[in-house]
Amino acid sequence: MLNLVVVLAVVLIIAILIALFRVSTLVGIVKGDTQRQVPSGNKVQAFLLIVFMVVGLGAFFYYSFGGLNDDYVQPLASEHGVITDRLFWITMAITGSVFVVTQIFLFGFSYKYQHSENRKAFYFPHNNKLELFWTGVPAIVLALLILSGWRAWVDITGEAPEDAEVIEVVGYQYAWSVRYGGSDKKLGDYDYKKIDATNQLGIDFSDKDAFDDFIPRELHVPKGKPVLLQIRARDVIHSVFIPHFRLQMNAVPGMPTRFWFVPTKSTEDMREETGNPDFNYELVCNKICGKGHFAMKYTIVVDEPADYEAWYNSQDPWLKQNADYLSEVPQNLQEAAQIAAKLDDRSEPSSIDGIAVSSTK
Ligand SMILES: [Cu+2]
Repeated sequence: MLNLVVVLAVVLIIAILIALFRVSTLVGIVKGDTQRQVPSGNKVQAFLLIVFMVVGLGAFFYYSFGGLNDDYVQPLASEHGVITDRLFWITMAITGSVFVVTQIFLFGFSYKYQHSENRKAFYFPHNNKLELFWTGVPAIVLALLILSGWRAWVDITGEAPEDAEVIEVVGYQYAWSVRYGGSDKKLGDYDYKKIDATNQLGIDFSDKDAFDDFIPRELHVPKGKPVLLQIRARDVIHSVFIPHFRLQMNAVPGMPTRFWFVPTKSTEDMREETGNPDFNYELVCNKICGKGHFAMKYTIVVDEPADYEAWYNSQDPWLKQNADYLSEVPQNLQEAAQIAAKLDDRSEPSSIDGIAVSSTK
């Protein structure tokens, strides 16, 4: 409602200004000074251009650096983030200062060369040196920026180290799911034809690597170790966005993508740094993927390596929780599946699971 009132007010003010302008023009015509095409407010308008520039640049800097942008720049918590942050600020410094200088020229010259009875316009149609200068300099600067950005990108998106923790991240309307390789640390195959209401990731149980895979409710990663995310989507394009890690990669149906990184601060470290005892890392979707897009949020926990191992080993294989799917395991692998999925381990009291799970909180 308030928005409507504001829009109406703006429209009315513009209408009034147009009417005033029209009236002043008509008055001018009636008075007979039509031979001069200089609007009466020449000086005022020149002055207003300067006001516009000062207010505009002031607002620009205040919005960008004056505390209104707190949520845009999150504390950094990954190794490669140092590189991307530096690149961002170098680009910002170069393009920002060019922006300011050109605005000063634009509005300053408009003011300086406002209409004057004592001045005739200088005819200046072309200058090769100038053309060369303002085409060449930006071309070189932009090429250097793009080159350094490209080098960083190649670095960041290159092959992950051998010892990286491999985690599968799957986006679908409207949630995320993550899968770990289990005790063999190998992710089993998947097939979209296997997707059903329970097997949401389409895990293919004809592959023995899939037997011990587990799907937890939070994404856990170890601090200080390389982590490789293997990313895919089930329906439309989503985007894995983890602002604290300076990480973003599209999740595309039918085209697996990946991103590897090294987290540098545990969730506990970050709670101390931010002074927020409820702080949690978040994975959010950064592609408008449908009406439930806003709900695609997933909690990430960065553990100390030992805590991570403990959490990892306490997770139950998906197949253990959904033993019906043993029927999809080929006959000759049934026994291996029972062992890998810890399904033969009937003696284990269920309370241990409860303790193990809660101790990782
Ligand atoms: Cu999405």
